Amino acid sequence: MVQVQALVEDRKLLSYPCATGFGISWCSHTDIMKLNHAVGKSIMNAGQKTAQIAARKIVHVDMDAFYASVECLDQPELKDQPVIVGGLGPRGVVATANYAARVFGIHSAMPMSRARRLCPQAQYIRPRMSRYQEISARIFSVFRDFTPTVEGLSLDEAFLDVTSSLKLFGGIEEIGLQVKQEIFNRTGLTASVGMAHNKFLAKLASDAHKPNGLVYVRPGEVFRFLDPMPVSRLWGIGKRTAPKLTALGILTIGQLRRCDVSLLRPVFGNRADHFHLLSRGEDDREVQSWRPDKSISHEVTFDTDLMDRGELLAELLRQSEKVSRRLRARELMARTVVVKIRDAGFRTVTRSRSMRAYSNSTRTLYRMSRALFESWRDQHRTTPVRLIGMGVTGLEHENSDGKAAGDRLDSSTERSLDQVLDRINQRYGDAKIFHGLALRRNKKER
Ligand code: DCP
Ligand code: MG
Repeated sequence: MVQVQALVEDRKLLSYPCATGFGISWCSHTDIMKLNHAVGKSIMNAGQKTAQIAARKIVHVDMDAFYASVECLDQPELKDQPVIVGGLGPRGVVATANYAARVFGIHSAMPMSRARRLCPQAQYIRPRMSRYQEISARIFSVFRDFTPTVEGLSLDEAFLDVTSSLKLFGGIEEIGLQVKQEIFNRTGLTASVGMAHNKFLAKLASDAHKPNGLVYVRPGEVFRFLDPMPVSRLWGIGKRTAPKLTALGILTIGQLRRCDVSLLRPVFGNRADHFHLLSRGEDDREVQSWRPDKSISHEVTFDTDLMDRGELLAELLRQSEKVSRRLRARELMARTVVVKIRDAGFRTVTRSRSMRAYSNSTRTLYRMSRALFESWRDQHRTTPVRLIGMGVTGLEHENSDGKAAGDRLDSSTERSLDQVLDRINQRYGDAKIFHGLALRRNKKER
């Protein structure tokens, strides 16, 4: 191990990143980071593990007003105007708004009708997911230039464990700044970056000076950073718990930290210690670069409720296409299909079924979701549907120990057809080709 370490150190010095870029002629810096990471992990005992947790350096990156910023990038004339991205139908909701629109009180998940009342002069834009995915891929490629340990949380947000890369780049603050600059160089967009010794603090740090923020919470500054914040900033304290804490006179994280943990038990039960640790800024969760997606789903709320079976099935097929395409893009397969239906009276049902093997084929997933839908419809023939959605869970990587690969439901013909369609859709953007039935609903939307 020592030899490897020495070798790594030796190569690191010879290949230190310079002002002209990160090019390393005879051993890529990614190789070095991977080696450093492996060396660090393999030689640890229990005591060292505690020390290692304390020595971690985590960067959290979150793009500013992501969808809206991409729209402003592509249409520069929008730059200083309020821009709102989201569903444009009568039941649409705001996905995001740029900061010029946020001053009018617009925020994510707000009904679009309300946004239009608050800010009628804004530019309203429908989301273009494939464009956001393309930019997201560029952002994530920046992350991987700094560390192999990247945990993506969404298209615009990730944790990076940069502990093994500190010497290579000169320290955590240098890494945070360089990540930010490199994202701007490769996309033209601004990110907010938070740095700390754990995930919880890094995430709060990236949010502290949004937009375009760069905040490092040093180990000695944790209480000064956290104490004035309202308790609602702690993960897991929501609308129900906050009033109970208010009743105890606990409004800020500092007050929670100073309070005896036994006082917290009636509010949090057996999670009291967890929240007390968070109030002290303690969090030992690892950045999990390998974390697989737990589920993938898609749903649509119709502008007017639908009863027609053919139209509902066409929508289910369109969703099965989208979900299965996302599975294939990530080399995942699914075992369980879920269908969600909300009727005009706002009653929501979900039906799910596990398959006898794994699949990521459009046809198979559609067949399963159709069967689930039909079993609901048999008892609800005259019920108008407000929302329909389908999704998959029980995901496995295609190559995970041969588990999913050897247990595959899809025929080779189905797989070839999917591959051809994926290639066409990749080339010509979002969903240019659908199976015949889905066209029926697609046409109606236009
Ligand atoms: N998003 C969405 N629906 C939501 C929340 C977010 O569709 N309810 C989408 C649109 C956002 C993107 O996800 O652009 C990223 O979400 P963020 O919470 O990071 O929000 P923004 O990046 O838009 O803004 P911020 O600057 O606050 O991060
Ligand atoms: Mg964001």
